[in-house]
Amino acid sequence: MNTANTIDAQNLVLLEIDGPIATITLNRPKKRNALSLEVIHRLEECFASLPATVKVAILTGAGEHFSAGLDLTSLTESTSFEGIQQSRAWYDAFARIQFGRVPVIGVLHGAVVGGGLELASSLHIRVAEESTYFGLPEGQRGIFLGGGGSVRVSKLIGFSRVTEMMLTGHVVGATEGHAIGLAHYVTPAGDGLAKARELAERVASNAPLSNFAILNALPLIAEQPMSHGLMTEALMATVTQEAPEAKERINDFLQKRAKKVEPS
Ligand code: 1HE
Repeated sequence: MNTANTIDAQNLVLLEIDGPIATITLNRPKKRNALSLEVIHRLEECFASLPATVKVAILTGAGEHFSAGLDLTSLTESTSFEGIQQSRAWYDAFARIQFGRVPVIGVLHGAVVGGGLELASSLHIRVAEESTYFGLPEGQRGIFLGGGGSVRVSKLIGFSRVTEMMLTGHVVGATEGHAIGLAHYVTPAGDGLAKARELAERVASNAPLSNFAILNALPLIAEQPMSHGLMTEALMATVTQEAPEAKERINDFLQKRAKKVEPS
């Protein structure tokens, strides 16, 4: 494995690169991977600096928990204006992840709460180990979502569920999270990374232009009125199918050289 570990002097975020797969680890286990502004900046830098050889990334957290959310110590003395700037820094970092060049697969375990769930909702695929629990304790802490969760988590599970979770402090376990769309896969404890690597290999074998369209056109189309969405889709479809790589792949199928679609 080719290991690079140069994101920051404190090693708040670790980066390992193995061929086309980058594994990025939140590395503040003593503070349950609480997200300080420093961690948010390092995370953004890490995604921004991925070499072109990387085709897919896996994001996980060191220790027992994926992330305890916002580092609450950062709120004790911040002004309203600093709070808005902080949210905007989170939006920039999470947009870099969600609308970046590489698909990102999250490996979740333990607490995925508050800002940790906001971060997880910006990932493209979520694998939850059985220990995972999702929560939005902002209501109990006297604050509000501020890392994009009102938009992203609501898009995943609907604003009614977000309302209920925030009002009551309802903590959602891995199985329920899977049923309502917070996780795509549930694995036994310790198997999340292996599942994510298996998925990463499949994702990395797609045509890069298709992955680009999935990450960038699909969410845009979902926001557009139907007439605009259909036009965006038609344009994106034309761009992808005109690429030489698409022609090669389709020809491979027609010549019986490509894999068929099989039930999993
Ligand atoms: C923290 C944080 C944090 C832990 N900020 N320091 N998030 C929350 O409201 C979740 C708060 N955390 C917890 O409920 C628990 O820590 C956990 C369930 C995640 C883990 O419990 P546990 O027993 O494993 O750990 P712990 O003993 O509670 O915490 C270990 C240390 O991490 C301890 O510090 P220490 O100096 O006493 O060792 C904790 O204070 C520290 N720690 N979580 C700061 N979040 C952009 S807006 C988003 C808004 C939100 O995210 S609100 C939700 C915030």
